[in-house]
Amino acid sequence: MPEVTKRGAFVVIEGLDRSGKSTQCTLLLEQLRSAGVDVKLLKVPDRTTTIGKVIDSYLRKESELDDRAIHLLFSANRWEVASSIESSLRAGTLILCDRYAFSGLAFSSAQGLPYTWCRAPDAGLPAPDITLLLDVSPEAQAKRGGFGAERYEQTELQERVRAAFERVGDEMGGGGRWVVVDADAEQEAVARELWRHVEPLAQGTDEPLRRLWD
Ligand code: NYM
Ligand code: MG
Repeated sequence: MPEVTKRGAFVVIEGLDRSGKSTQCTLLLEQLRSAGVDVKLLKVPDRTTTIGKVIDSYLRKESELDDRAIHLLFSANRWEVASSIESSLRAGTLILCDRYAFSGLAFSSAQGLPYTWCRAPDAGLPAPDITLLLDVSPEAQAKRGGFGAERYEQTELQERVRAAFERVGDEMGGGGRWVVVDADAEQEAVARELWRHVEPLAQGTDEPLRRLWD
């Protein structure tokens, strides 16, 4: 009899800047670990790779790049980890990823690049089993001590990114793969809501691994 083993689940946390993503990823990581789950936390952009260093310098406004060129670099930065995501999932590890292709789509289309053009370079990447969008209102975002000095960290652009995320969510459809979480709520309430969605996937899944944008 063939042995039936589940693969690890692929969980993505998305959201605007100052939405509490990184904090919530850390909390979720701790909660998964204390439940005995084999989990790996990734973050995109990964600023440590050669491509990531170019992205970092662009975000810190130390260099200029064409909008399309930076979009393709963000995508390439995901392709750099695609095969390791896939092998970890097959080995039964849960992958928790702080941002993914949806950020690329939302931020670049909010800059005015055509939506379908923005989708193309990420086609074929491993698709998350669930994406949790931390939806923060402009009011709550403003209350959180303001933005840093990086590119894109300004209210007007963030509002356009928020609308772009809404479009992404509409196109992802229901089925529980795209979940909007109210990130204006208390940190603990947000954490509980995330756990409610992630717990059923913690022990792995029998679902075949899908690809973007299937
Ligand atoms: N960002 C992130 C993009 O514009 N495109 C992408 O594909 C990704 C993954 O970079 N403002 C933007 C969103 C953020 C910034 O992310 C860096 P972070 O999580 O603040 O380090
Ligand atoms: Mg940021």
